[in-house]
Amino acid sequence: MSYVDKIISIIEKGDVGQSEFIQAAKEVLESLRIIVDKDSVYEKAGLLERLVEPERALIFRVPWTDDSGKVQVNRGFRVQFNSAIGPYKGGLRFHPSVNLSIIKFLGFEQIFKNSLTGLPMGGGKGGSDFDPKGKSDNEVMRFCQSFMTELYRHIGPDTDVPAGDIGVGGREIGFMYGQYKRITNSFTGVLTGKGLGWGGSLARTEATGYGLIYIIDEYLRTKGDGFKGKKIVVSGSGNVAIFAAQKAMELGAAVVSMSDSNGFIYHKNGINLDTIKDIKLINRERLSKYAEIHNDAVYTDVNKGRVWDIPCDIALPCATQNELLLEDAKKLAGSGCKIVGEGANMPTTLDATELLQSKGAAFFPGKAANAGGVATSGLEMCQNSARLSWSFEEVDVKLKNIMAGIFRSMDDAAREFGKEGNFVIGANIAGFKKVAKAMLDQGVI
Ligand code: NDP
Ligand code: 2IT
Repeated sequence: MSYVDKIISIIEKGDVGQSEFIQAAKEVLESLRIIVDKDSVYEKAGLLERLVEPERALIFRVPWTDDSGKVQVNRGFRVQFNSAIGPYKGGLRFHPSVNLSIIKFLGFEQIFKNSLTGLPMGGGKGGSDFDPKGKSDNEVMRFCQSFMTELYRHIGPDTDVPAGDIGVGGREIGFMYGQYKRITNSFTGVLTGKGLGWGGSLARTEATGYGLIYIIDEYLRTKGDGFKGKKIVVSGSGNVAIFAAQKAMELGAAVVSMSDSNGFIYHKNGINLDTIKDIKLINRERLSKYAEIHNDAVYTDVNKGRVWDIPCDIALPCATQNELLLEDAKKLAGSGCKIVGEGANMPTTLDATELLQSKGAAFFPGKAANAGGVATSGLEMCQNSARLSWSFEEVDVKLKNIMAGIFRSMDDAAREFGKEGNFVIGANIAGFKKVAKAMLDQGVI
């Protein structure tokens, strides 16, 4: 049995029921065959066994009181997956679907993503099955305070630096930061995505979406092409989706569709992003509201159709895992979609990815394509350590350079192993190499 197959059987036996984690780990391990099956150093060092086992996984009770005075209990998680190249770094997700499998898959992906950025950050992820939807600001605050009352003892600016993800934005980071500061009596860069007046970095809010467009733009340039005139379909209407759409439009593309968990809108003449921001970021409403405001837009309920039914040149899945399935991929390829860029983490299933690649679409995996967010979190950490603030333009230029660097690393790695244009393999190998070298250098830990 090959080394990779041995590891796959270890996780399939040892992590029963953790389907998302097994899916993410297998995708990476399959890409690594060409490198680890060639050199026995990895197996001798037990490197893959160590890589798929988190350094630490914390699960804790989060009790809080709702507005009616009733006690509620949620489950909190922080998986500190790998600190070979820096302090654990990765977001917190608040969504009812959150469980250990989802947090482990996200933490595992984060190891390679953070490595690709070129910045010294290890991989971690956390969150809770708490659902912020329909909760008052006060309820969200009490939940965040309780969550941090346990989490604070496990994190620190040189240990583990959480940030946002689904359901965790500026409001939640603010409440958690306040509680951390109160408990520890210290003002440090322990979280990223902070408010601009209290240690946050300009451009962090925009960074994931902008970075997604920058890396695709870098690729388009190699083809003498650009975003101008391209028709784009985006899924999701949260932080990543909104700022990806914004940058794509700035570069001359037409974004015709966006979605949320209830359905999607199609606006032939181009989405009005101000309306989306009002609905989703300010009023926290459902996307169906959009079609009430713009009556030339069409809203389709999730039970009646898929956002991927709309023909496009570029598809940007920016909502959640496993939202672009084989049937969707067939439809996209059939209607002429030539580029798929993952703004979300693992939104495309493996069979869908392979179908798209086999039809000649350029496929940008999340660990490269959405790395702009965590990269800018890394830049926020730099500014916090130096106790200064860079201008929007300074951060944006650094972000662009980081995304261009990621594109080169994954493109070069794919070529080096005879897989030109396969950015999944390229990103996995490029991300792995640096972490593996650090783990080998540091001995059996
Ligand atoms: P937000 O909470 O801001 O937005 C999430 C969006 O996705 C919403 O439109 C939401 O719809 C939709 N969505 C969430 N869950 C589901 C679901 N189960 N089914 C259908 N739609 C869903 O999150 P972000 O924009 O921050 O995150 C989106 C993705 O990008 C995630 O995969 C995240 O891990 C990834 N990511 C985020 C980064 C960041 O910096 N924020 C960085 C890198 C990756 P609704 O409003 O109906 O819930
Ligand atoms: O998935 C991700 O990379 C994020 N949610 C951002 C993590 C971070 O630390 O900024």
